[in-house]
Amino acid sequence: MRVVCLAGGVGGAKLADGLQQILAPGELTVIVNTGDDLERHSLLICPDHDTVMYTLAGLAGSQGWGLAGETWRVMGSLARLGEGTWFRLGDKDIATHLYRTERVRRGERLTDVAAELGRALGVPSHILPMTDAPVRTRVRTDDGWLDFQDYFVRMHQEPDVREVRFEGADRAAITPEISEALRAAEVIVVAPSNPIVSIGPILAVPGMLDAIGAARRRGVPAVGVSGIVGGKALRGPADRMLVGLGEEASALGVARRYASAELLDTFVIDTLDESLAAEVRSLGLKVVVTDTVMADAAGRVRLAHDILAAGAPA
Ligand code: FO1
Repeated sequence: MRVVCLAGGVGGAKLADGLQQILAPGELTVIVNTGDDLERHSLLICPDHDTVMYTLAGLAGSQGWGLAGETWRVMGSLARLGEGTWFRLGDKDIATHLYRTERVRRGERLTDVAAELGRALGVPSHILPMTDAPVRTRVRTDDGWLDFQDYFVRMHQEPDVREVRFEGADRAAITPEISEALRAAEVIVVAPSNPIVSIGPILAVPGMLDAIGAARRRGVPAVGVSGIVGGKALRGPADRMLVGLGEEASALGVARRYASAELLDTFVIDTLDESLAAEVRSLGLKVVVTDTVMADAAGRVRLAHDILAAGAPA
């Protein structure tokens, strides 16, 4: 079964891992957010791409991002030179950024470099950046506009977010690889990633919603999962961001966003949120209630099974 999954970082990577476990090699394509990308120490870093890649390669560190067994000698030496090291790059991880930066500066497409990296690390799935064009998420706080990682890592997601924009999205386009993956898809999955700053940038790439809509009109089911459980984000600031933007911090708030984008047929909510099912249904979505918290490897596979079952014809 050919599955296309839209994903951000850690939560998206966990679900992609569950899907990869139950699909045949090559059947899973993950479209990853690149709005979190940044340049640090002259290197092009693609955090969500790398989080998904390391996870699907079985190499991810215990914190969810970066590599297992990492060392931090380069950061230590940079700190000694007085460089800011708030965005921590592990020694092994730096090799990925050197490889990518060199090739992108030579004019290779991000999509091609991502494919080379995935092959080199033995990833059995396809990981596609949402676009080859630079798109950068920026957030407006009471102190003005911030680059995404400034807000997320340097300021520990503490400021309230009043507005979000995806700079460069209007000049971006989906890639031929994304068009082809969505043309061949049998199920589309939207991972329980942050709906505003992980899934939001993916949907903002011109052509993405049209290509998903075309697949849905052919009868391809689109199943999304709430990353908000019991009013709290499983990880990261999605709950506070929804409130800051005047929306509801709940699975219903997430469902409203996706319903207004006409993205989904089915929305998966946690058993803790069962009482919201009727209201989600009233948005025109089918609802599946299940355990969505992927606490361990078995939880990832279980949720992946539930999602594919939700997408299967009745
Ligand atoms: N997250 C942190 O909280 N602190 C870091 O220093 C950090 C460094 C980092 C380096 C490479 C990488 O691929 C990811 C990294 N992340 C770090 C994670 C990343 O900032 C976020 O998890 C995502 O951008 C949000 O999805």
